[in-house]
Amino acid sequence: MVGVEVSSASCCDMPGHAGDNILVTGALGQIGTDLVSALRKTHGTETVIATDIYDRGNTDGPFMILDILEIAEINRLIRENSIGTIYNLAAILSAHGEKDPDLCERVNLGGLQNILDASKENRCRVFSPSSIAVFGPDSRPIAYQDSPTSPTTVYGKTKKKGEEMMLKYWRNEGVDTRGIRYPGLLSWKTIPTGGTTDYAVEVFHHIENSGEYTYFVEEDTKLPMMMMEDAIRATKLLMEAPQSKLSEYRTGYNVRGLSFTAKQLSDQIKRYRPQSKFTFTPDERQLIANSWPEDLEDSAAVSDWNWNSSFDLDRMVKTMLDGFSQSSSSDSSKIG
Ligand code: VAH
Repeated sequence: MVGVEVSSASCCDMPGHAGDNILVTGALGQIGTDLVSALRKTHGTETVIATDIYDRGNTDGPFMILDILEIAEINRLIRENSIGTIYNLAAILSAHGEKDPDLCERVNLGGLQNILDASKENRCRVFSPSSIAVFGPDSRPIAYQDSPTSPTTVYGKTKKKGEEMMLKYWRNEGVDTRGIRYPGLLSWKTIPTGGTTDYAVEVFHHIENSGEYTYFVEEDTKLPMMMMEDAIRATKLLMEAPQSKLSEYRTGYNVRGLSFTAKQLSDQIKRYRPQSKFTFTPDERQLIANSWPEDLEDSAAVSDWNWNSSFDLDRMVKTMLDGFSQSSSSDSSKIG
């Protein structure tokens, strides 16, 4: 994990914020799992309150049930735990959002509205992820920071609206709001669900267990992705940047990790697992993938807060294969 040390003065320079503790919503999800452990390493375990809508039972620090649709609960948790910074990760992702648009809008917009209102009330800072899903077919093949945002999915529309809501609370209410347009995120610690980029994680799990995988997209599907370690580092760099460094892109920075086709990914995996077998059977998620950019430009994040990615395709594949084989051997040792 790449740590980023900053002076406390440059971190929370919003006057009179409620407290020094951190609240993470959606903490049991793909990003939350890694972000909570990274924040606890930097700030101390007891400083980071992990929350989610259900309890998985195995957390190594403070955990509470929280439904972000309940604003009274959010306010109570902020006040009782001296929260000064909120990472709002609770969201319904793209594929799930197309199947249940009402839930997607309620959680991604209604939930964010509650978080923003509670943050205004209690003077908290807010990080809430955006996504490359804010882009549509008119921003292909490469989406620049100020390319048009014409999302075709419900999820993408909630992320675009979310960026606008966050910017409004910064400009009109002085709430320190920040966000990153995450690409598809790759981690071996949590299998994502409900996303269109899930294939780039599922493939490692299946190759480790059965040696074969059927993609739900075509082999020439190319999408922007990022290793979770880089996504967490980008999040910390953004949240620890002085306000003076942030531009109008503060609630929706493009950040580039790496970009590859499903076939390039498969060929790279075969270099380490030569017996792997891959097939391609597109489903409805192909339409979503076809609407997203193949790659990104991220000069704003580079110039505003020194973003730089650290994984190429080979290093990503090696890291994911090692991670999955470690986790499956530790599982089998647990079973044994
Ligand atoms: C999804 N993993 O597939 C998310 C992400 C860019 C994709 O937003 O919905």
